[in-house]
Amino acid sequence: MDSIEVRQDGHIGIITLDNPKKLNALSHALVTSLIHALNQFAERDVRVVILRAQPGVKVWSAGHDVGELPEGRRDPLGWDDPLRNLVRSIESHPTPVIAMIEGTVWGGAVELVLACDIIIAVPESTFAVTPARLGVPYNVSGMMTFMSAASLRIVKELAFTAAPVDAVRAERVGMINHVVASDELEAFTLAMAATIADNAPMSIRVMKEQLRVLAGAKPVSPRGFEKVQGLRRVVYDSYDYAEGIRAFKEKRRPAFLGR
Ligand code: KGA
Repeated sequence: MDSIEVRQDGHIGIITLDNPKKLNALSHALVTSLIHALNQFAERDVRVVILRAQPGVKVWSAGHDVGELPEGRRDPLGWDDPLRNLVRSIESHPTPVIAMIEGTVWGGAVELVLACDIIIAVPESTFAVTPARLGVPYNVSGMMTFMSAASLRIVKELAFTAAPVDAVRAERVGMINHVVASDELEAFTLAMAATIADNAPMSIRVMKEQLRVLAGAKPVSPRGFEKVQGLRRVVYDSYDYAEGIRAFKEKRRPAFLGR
């Protein structure tokens, strides 16, 4: 399949990101393949999914494919954006999804990982939340994914600095489940997947759905939501947003003006 490898080992489904040339950036094509693979697993006797990259990669995923982001005057993370569709697919997938992480994780790929149910990473892996490096106004449900994964204070630090946090700290602050040495990563992850696969799939499915509903039960008034959307619009209509995207494509540091 395009940019990914898919295989099934008993009740365990394994999806491997496999587009090293583009550093596993979450392009429309890669996301479409991922969602297709998840849908196929949902129709088979798969009870747990592992989402991983090829062994030893330096970059687990470079995040949203910046070449596919609009250059301005359009919501870069609207309802139908590939990343949004992928996050919803993982959240509503009937089985647990375990993210197995080696390498660095960037921007929207951090959200993708945090949307997974369990995260296991090697100590050298890092996570950087980068919208502020690009000038992107992140979207409301995306911010919810971060808020469900870490305390408000940690989310603010990650979002405002856009600096990578390593797996050891990420585990300490509760963002990820386990830090495991790279030579044990695969065996550790497969063992946890096997434990999950031995348990009752219907029970797990309904608990996952309950936790999704409960974690998302944050009332926002129509006025509050429209206010945030209006503020986001000012950002993606701004000079700085266009500059951030342009600078990325021109491989230079952006010069933000604050307008
Ligand atoms: N989208 C599209 N192309 C990308 C990309 C991305 N996110 N990241 C890297 N590339 C391309 C890059 O332009 C280059 O293309 C190739 O992948 C290898 O990258 O071969 P080309 O045509 O020149 P590079 O930079 O040469 O590799 P490196 O020196 O090993 O550095 C790796 C990293 C990951 C450190 C570097 O590529 C990088 O900083 N990438 C951007 C990471 C990032 O900020 N991602 C966030 C994307 O935004 C996002 O998810 C959102 C929506 N957000 O944050 O709000």
